Amino acid sequence: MEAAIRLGLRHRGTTSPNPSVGALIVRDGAIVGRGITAAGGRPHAETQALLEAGAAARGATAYVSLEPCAHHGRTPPCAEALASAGIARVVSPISDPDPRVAGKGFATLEAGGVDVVTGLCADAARLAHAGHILNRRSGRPFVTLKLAVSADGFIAAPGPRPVAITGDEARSHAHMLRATHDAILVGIGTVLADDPALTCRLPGMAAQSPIRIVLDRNGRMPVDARMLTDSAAPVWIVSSEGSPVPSGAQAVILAKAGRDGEVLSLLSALGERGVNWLLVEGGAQVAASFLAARLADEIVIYSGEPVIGEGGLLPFASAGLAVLVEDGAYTLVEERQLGRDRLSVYRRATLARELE
Ligand code: AOF
Ligand code: ZN
Repeated sequence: MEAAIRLGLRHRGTTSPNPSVGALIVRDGAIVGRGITAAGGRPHAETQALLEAGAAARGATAYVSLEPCAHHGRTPPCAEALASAGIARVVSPISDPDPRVAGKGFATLEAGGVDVVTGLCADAARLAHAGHILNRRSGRPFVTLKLAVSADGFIAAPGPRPVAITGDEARSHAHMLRATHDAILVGIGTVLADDPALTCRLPGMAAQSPIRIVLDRNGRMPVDARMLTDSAAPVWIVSSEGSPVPSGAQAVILAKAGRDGEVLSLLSALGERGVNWLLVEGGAQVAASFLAARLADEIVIYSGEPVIGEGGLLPFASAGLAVLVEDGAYTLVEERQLGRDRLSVYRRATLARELE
């Protein structure tokens, strides 16, 4: 089950609006078929695993990271395909919150004479499919907030000059984050200061670059911004009615809302457009507004060696990292060395309960 969940994670960030499911077919202790939801969302994982297994599927066990589908979409239901291939047992940890499936996949399997085992590695499966679950249930994507801080806890020095905080390993890790998210979001301030490409530049993974989203309510996006000229991935501008949006970018117009409400209405708009996994890369104002609205699900922090000193910019505008754990809102779930930098991952304390 763990292997099937890990397999599914390989296409995370490329299958939206669909979840990236992993399927393994096991016969007499050997894996005879493997499948991952294909980039773009189809074919589904089970179809591909069954194709590889062929006749060996008869009497075999299928491990599937999410309840097999029961609906006639662009492909026939996976639950029916598994049953008619003669699969004897399906081990699948969690039901699919998509109302077209929700329990009907398991029921179809049982009606077709297949044994169904649920619950194994359920927590890991919920996390692996958190983007899909949150978007189906609450109409918003999973949000990862990424920051790099200096040894003294600042994200930048005062003034316009950028300071390199992290090394190569942290940079590669951050590009992997880009590959595993459907979209990446920055404020217009970050674009004006750094003119970033926001692509995944790991060897061979350029095609996994996320949709680039810029918060620019007042039409300040430069027409010659790098991301508008490289055509590496779509560019969306979160704009207001009547504000100019440069050609090559798609406008996302939000309804007016309060400050906390603004983050939520932004996330709803992105969820509706099929974004299940959103990476937020700054700057400090954007990070602060996601944190204040408690709409950052995971916070990934790279701590580097350089010292910035007095006048440095705090990660959450007026607050430092300590704010994360002050009221128990976040818990540290991973900490390790990445070359000369330190990686710390915090998760929203209420997330696990919400995914159940
Ligand atoms: C599966 N296996 O690999 C995936 C599933 O638009 P469709 O027809 O592709 O259906 C999309 C829904 O199918 C999606 O919302 C989710 O409920 C399920 N995804 N199901 O059996 C898979 N990716
Ligand atoms: Zn399916």
